[in-house]
Amino acid sequence: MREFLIALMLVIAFMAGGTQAIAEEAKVESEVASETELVLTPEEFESSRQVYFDRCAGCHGVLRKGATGPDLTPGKMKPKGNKKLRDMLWYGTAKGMPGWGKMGVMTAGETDLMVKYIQNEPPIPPQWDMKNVRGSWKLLVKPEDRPTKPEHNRDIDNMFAVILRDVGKVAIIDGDTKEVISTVDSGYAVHIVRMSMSGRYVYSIGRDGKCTMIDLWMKKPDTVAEVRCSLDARSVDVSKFKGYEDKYAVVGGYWPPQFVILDGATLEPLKIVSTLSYTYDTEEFHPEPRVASIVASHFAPEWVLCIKETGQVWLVDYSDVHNPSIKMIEAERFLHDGGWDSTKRYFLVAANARNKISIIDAKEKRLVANVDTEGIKPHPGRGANWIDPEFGPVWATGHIGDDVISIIGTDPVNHPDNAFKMVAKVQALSSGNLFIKTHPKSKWVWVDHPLAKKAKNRTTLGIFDKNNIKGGIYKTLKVADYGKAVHLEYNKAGDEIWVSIWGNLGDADKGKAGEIVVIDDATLTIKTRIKNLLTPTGKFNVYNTVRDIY
Ligand code: DHE
Repeated sequence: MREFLIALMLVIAFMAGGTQAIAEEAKVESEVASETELVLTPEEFESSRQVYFDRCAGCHGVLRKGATGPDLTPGKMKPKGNKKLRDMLWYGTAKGMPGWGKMGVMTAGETDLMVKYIQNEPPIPPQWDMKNVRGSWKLLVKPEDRPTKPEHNRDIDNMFAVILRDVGKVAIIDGDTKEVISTVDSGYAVHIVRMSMSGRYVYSIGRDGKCTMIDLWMKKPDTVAEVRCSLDARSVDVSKFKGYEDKYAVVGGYWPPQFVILDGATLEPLKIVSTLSYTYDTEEFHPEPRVASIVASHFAPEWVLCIKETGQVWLVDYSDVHNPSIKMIEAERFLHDGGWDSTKRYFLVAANARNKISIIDAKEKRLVANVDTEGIKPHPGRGANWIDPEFGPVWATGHIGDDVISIIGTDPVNHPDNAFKMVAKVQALSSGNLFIKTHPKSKWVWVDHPLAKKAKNRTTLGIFDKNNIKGGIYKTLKVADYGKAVHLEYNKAGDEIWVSIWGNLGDADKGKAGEIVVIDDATLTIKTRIKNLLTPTGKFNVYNTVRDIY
């Protein structure tokens, strides 16, 4: 019957002269899967759930209601048909979705299962309340049993904590000698670290919500405490306001949508707060408003928490930790990553569904502007700050879905005409950019492209001259012949920039699971390689992270 109807549509289309359009419709219609075709065995469902969690949930949400990526609920997926869904998963999209198959991350079999999985109803993950959080807390070395002074003569300020993503570990590297001093276990697919104000402790956050704390005073830095704050998470930060140094840490959860305040010395959980709320503009209830970036204010005992799906920025006052007051600022959707301007008063965060940067004034505690970047999916990391000869102090972001760098003025006092506006947009090498970086002592702005469509661009960095940004790319530097070159970080002196080569674990025997390439910032040449690291991604210099230098 179905075939007959399709044939009939084609005949009518031919007679009406609209053959192509209706043939296309019929073709898609013929590929819409029947309910029986979508049935997965319990094993297939479980393995697809894990692939979805690892690869897709970050952008589309565990409930699949969409955020950085679109809504993937069955009502939206089924009409697309199997072929279109398979093509999107395999080849990616122009708007920034990676081609998981083409990049060799998903196999053909996994892709076929995922095509079915996203047409099934998403499973609802469990809650994780204070009883669970507290039950997971392990104080491995009590504060009184830790060293009373550093047990080594290394410069802690120039140490780097390097994420070894796919093995769930953090490597501590001496920035002076380039020696890997210690490699410690952390959470699953560990994501970022931040440091305590004193620079002594490193706090890591895993995708499983596990936060660990590493003591850099130990001869061989090791974990002194750990706690699982949620089941899925991406962010962690510490209290930075005067008088609260090293006192608290906070972990932002993706699922359940919540944040947990921890004791800074022990990780003892002190307070849990749900972020369930309403979207800032349409005021609709959202079941999964995830905590994206967190920064610590320098103007008040507050954290700036970006609540992704509701588009709100929450200023959480930690001076009375069990009774925190929260100021909710309407910003834009969907908030993701961001950083301070050079004065650390203005926080600039990507609202990637609307191609905007929301700017929050941490002193006056208000939204200053939502600036259109005129690019698809801004993704700044923490962004890059420098003084432009024409525009004065500026901050910049690249884009996942576009090959442009957008530059925003940040000085309302001496350059009011440029402040909180896009002052320039320059051509980048490629789309698929994730991170941009500079240092006050450097002449350059560096841009990576780990999600570029062309493989050669994934390992090529774009270098821009701060004094002639409008001149476009000054130079490109290819840093590896495998993997993806991702995330840039300066050393303490600001004369070396480090980039990770994120390879495949399966290629460890060929020395291609990853390494860090250290580049001389003055000559723009490769100085050394820290080899045989297992899938390094983010890397964080103690001095620069504590002081928010980028
Ligand atoms: Fe990240 C920062 C979320 C994928 C490496 N990433 C952030 C932040 C958020 C976020 C909310 C800001 C944290 C903060 O400042 O407090 N990241 C997500 C995702 O949801 C996403 C898109 C998909 C996912 O499934 O997780 C995602 N991120 C990645 C990667 O694939 C990267 C390249 C490697 C990895 O970990 O899987 C990656 N994200 C990073 C890094 C930072 C980061 C290195 C910190 C940048 C900095 O300089 O501070």
